[in-house]
Amino acid sequence: MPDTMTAAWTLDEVTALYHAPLLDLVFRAAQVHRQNNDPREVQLCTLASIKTGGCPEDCAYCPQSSRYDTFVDPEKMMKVDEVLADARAARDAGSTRFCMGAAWREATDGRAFERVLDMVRGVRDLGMEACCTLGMLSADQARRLAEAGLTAYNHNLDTSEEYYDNIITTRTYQDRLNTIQNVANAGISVCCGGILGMGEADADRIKLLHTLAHLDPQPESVPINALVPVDGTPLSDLPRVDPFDWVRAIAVTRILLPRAKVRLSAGRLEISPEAQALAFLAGANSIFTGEKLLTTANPEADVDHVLLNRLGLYSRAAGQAAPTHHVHATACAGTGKADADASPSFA
Ligand code: SAM
Ligand code: DTB
Ligand code: SF4
Repeated sequence: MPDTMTAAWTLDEVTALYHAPLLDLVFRAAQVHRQNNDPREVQLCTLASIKTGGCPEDCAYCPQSSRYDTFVDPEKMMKVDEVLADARAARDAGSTRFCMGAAWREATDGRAFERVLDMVRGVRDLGMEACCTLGMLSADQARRLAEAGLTAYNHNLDTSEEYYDNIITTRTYQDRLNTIQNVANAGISVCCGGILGMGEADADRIKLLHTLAHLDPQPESVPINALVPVDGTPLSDLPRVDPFDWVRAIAVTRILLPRAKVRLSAGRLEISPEAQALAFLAGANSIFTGEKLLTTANPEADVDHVLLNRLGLYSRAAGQAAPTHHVHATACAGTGKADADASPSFA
């Protein structure tokens, strides 16, 4: 088994990991999590849909594609002041990251992009991390976002390269990798993950996670979305992902990307508190809070606060220093970690 920080995982190794008995896998993921992160801390993030609907792309899961007749009506782009009011409210409700999403194929230069830059500057001035997800991004646009202070850029691979053409035909896997490279080259943190439950096989989930683990640099955060099947989209009739399969993918993600924020994203509203508890044990350490994701429903913030409290988890306020923890620099057998001193474990 490779050292989780330094050596490459082969596809066979990831496959074996993925198919391990579930509780063995969760146990091991919990060990890796505790060696690399404070297992009680969960980052709260809030999404804003700064440009909703009317997207020309054909992503089969997406209610915002103009190709499908869904509940989403296209809206004009939000104004900077409106977005910053939402960001302030999110900060006051405990979020430290504000993620602005636009239903665009790609960011285009001009007034809309200038407005995004103002939003990024404004969110940073509130003391929050700023994230954007605007579709494809050129190297120059990434540079300008970095100059504005952008913390992270979300651009998902969504699934394996092999399964990708079943889901999206209007841009390629390589297009996505190019955007991710532009983001990383600009010095912006990469937020990159995928969706479970689009009809893909286990092998596709394994390949997606293998690919994410081999991005260089590894993503700083990995959103794990469970498909929200939306009427009118081609995937509307698919069943919800099995919660234990969801936990399995989260555990593998934690083991392959020991320091990443593993973010519970779309689909959480339908997942029981007990399954979410298992996901936190397996290394999930971030959630989107607030009653809406981009267009679909999400657990209310107070419901999430109750859940975190009941589990003994906490979130850190924007700008707040990390609490002091009792740190054990002890090696943990079976996690594949070689240098325990370099990565403290929390108790
Ligand atoms: N248009 C930009 C793009 O595609 O990169 C940004 C917004 S897009 C809505 C962000 C991500 O939301 C997608 O990559 C996908 O992973 C996720 N997503 C969209 N609809 C979803 C759904 N119905 N269920 C789960 N995840 C979804
Ligand atoms: C991500 O991977 N999931 C979030 C965020 N990144 C932008 C978006 C989920 C969207 C779910 C469908 C919707 O609400 O429109
Ligand atoms: Fe457009 Fe993004 Fe939805 Fe695809 S996922 S249709 S690019 S908004």
